[in-house]
Amino acid sequence: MRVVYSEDHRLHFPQAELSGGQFVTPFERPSRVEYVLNRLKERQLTDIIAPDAVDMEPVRALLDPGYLSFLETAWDEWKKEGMAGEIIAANVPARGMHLDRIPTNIDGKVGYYCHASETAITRGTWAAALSSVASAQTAQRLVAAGADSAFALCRPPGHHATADQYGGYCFINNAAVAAQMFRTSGADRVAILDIDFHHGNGTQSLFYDRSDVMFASLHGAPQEAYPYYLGYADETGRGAGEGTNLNYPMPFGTDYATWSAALDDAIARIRAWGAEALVLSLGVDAYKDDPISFFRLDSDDFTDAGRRIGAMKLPTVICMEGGYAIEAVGINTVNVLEGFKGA
Ligand code: Q9C
Ligand code: ZN
Repeated sequence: MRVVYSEDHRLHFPQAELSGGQFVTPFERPSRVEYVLNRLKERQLTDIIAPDAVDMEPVRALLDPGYLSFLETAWDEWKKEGMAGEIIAANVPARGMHLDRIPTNIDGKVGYYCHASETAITRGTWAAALSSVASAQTAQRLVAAGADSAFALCRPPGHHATADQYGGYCFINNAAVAAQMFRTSGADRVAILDIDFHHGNGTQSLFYDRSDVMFASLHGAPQEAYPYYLGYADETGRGAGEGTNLNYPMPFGTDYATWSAALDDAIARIRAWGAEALVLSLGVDAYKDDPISFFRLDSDDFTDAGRRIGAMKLPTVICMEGGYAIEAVGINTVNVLEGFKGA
């Protein structure tokens, strides 16, 4: 399986994440990619290429123009305003306030365009986010041109980013852009399967009204887990999209038996629906030792999950999402790829 990856991910390296009332070194850090690359090499998976230049057309087709220009200029505006540190949201439009009047002040704009304040923007965030979506795009083009599958080692991740909000370490929804490109390249029905521990709220919201893209997510129940305000089982889609959104929220301590039963159900639903292409949002934070998650998957379980997903035999773009148990991120990610290939 070809791997697409850009060195430019390093341009996004915030110094701080707001966590538990403190600023800590972000869980989502550049070394995550190094662990995956090292493990790929250990397993002789060395077909690694850099992405082509980003194509903004499918990105613009999906995302809000004001949001994109915000991301592009936020750092300069923040510095111009004399802010000393990284961009962290301190204010958000909340219940009872205007949700659709965009402030001109950068501090106000930051809150308008984000849904979680743990995620900092730095000087290189925009360039890194573009390189990440470029990897997803190059992987999609390889698959559209006939490869069975390709792995986009995206960083920063994407599945929490909506049409006009960043958060949860995500800025541009890489998987959603890849799915949209599958539509343009001829697939009538595209499924996105999201096995990251966290609910893919961004992906869900981007396709909630659409009948041509199915979204299925296995995740920590929103009552107990970020993103907290979306991801319930009764969110099934709206209008034309009714029936094409599938959420599998699961409680604290969920083991592989329960998790894989949900995976099998999602796979069966995607098959029955008639998906012609698949985008896998691959987070490995369902791992038992992940520092910010609460499922109990073991490393071997990721191989088995990869096998089950590979058995769908769909043209597949795999996009890296989360996973924070640093050393295990490489092993678990590559286990999914090896299971997938072996299926
Ligand atoms: N104290 C992804 O896995 N909450 N994003 C962190 C740490 C945000 C996860 C809490 C988690 C975001 C792509
Ligand atoms: Zn996650």
